[in-house]
Amino acid sequence: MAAILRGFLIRQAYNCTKSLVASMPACNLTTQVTPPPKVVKGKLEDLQPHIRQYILEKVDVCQPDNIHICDGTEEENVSMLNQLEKDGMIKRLTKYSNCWLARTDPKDVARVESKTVISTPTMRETVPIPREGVKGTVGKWMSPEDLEKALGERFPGCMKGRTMFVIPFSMGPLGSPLSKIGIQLTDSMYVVACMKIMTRMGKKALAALGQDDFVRCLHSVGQPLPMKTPMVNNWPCNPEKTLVTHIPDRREIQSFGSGYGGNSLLGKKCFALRIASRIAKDEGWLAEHMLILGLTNPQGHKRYIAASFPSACGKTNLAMITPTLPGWKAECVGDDIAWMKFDKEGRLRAINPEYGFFGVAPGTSDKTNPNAMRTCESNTVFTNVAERSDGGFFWEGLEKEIPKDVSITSWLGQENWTKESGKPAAHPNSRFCTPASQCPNLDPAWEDPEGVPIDAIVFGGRRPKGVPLVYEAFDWKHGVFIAAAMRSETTAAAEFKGKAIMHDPFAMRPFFGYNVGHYFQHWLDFQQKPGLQLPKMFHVNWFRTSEQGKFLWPGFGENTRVLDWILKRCDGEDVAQNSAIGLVPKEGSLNVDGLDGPLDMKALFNIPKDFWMEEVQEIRKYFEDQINDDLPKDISNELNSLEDRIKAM
Ligand code: OXD
Ligand code: MN
Repeated sequence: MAAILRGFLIRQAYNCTKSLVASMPACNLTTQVTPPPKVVKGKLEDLQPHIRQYILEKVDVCQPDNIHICDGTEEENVSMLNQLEKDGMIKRLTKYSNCWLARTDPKDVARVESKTVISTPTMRETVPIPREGVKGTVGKWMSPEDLEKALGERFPGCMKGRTMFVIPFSMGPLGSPLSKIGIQLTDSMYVVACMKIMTRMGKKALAALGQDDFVRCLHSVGQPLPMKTPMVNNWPCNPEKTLVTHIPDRREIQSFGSGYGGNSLLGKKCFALRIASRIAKDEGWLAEHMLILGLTNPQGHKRYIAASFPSACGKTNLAMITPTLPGWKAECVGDDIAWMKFDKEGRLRAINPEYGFFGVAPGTSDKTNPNAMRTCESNTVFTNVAERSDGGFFWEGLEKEIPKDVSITSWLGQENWTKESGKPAAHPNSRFCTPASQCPNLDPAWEDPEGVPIDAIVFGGRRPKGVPLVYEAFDWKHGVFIAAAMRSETTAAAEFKGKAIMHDPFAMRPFFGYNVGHYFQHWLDFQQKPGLQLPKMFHVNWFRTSEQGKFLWPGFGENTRVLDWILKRCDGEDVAQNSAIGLVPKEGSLNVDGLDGPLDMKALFNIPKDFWMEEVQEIRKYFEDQINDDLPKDISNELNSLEDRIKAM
């Protein structure tokens, strides 16, 4: 009764009518209830009715003390950063302009795939039924009943004593026909500060929405005030109860208990990949875990590629590559997510739905990614990196850039940190959250509402053995098979420990918004559609090692050499030859002029029969165990053909 009464009071307070109000039993207005929250910024009455209704529904459940409707202005941002500093949640990195460091509770440091679920009426809509006795690993389903119970155990009263921030945001350039709008409700000011960097947010997103529908995103750190347990690092979270849920039928996300990254910046993995991949299936486009890169050759011919790699394979480095080949220019459109749609002329067009980069810090340096370094030297929120005594940041990979008299405090707060401690200075999944507009090699068309035209789609993984530097798919169907069979070494971006080669189809394993088998079919279906100029598809592996464990390929800027070959193929040049696994460069066709040191081309391009026989068995087992009855026939046919070709080697 108290809850119904509270709902009534809230709607009365904001003068909003709802059928619930009409159907209310007569009740005693003197009953003790929490007063409705105070709107401390913005006006609920100014919002579109469907947004207001969503907010009030969630206010009813979460019971915040205040509501703050974000306008997205710089003043608002500055006041929030100042407040976060006062609260001890972030600290200024004085060496740079407007840079901040947050240290999380060490229990809240990465995406939690084991606690990330998708809820649909039937399990099969979300995940294939694995082979009997096998545990499914491609997504996690929750029944609507279990979901309701789980949400009911978490959200009621979860924002007591806190402010609910309302963040209207656009994924994609404002007003682009390819963009979508979301509204995130959150009780974390840190999340607001990061969403301001990662999305186009505030009043302009509301204006772009008009009366259209939006993706509903609810987030709580899961710690109503006063907190019952002491806070660690001034970072409220509730790791025991963390749950990241998606309800694709309702275009809705509800995330509880974690303040970090993909668990809390709901525009990113939750919306732009999981929910968007489902919208894309329904509407006939593609939402992918891909970077977008513009490449201009010395003749001035510009083309764009999209490339898909699992987390921690150097996607951000490739997206911001500094070419070593003379005369080449590379320009970044996006480093993590691509939304792609065929236009009226049949060209595949891509936008980057994000507005910033949420990049893994360790390993980023002037040598590996100077553009990222320049990007994050101002207006950036760092999380879980180490700190220098001169107010700078530090992480593994920056050892050479540290003056002698400067000491380091680790992400765990250990002062005078040294390597000898045996622990990393920065958490392996520590991040920079930085505005894309600051990237020195940002592509001039990165906000083109029509998107940029894609000529090649590149897949890749971290494969120390057996997989050549580059090969091309025979056709679209073969390309879809290559992507479906992708494998890579595990990453620090999620909760996994140790190194193992994991299957990661399309680099989307943690991000599929629906049944992976149906997702493969969605990709295959484009082949049947008339009038499409299907891009060529490739697979690359920068990470092959020698018997001694040394990388065979220099990587980084030198990867332009591989991209040069890929684009020659897009131009129809006769520089490829058949192999059992795809088309590989003809001898001498990969430009290695001027490369330092000896290059073992044989070892780089070797296709060992034993390795590939095993690989085929491994892929077959994975498909049968995990995708089972939902594996499209075209994919199993491709696997059989690959096996036949390898046997004939
Ligand atoms: C990321 C990831 O954070 O892929 O981009 O994990
Ligand atoms: Mn990613």
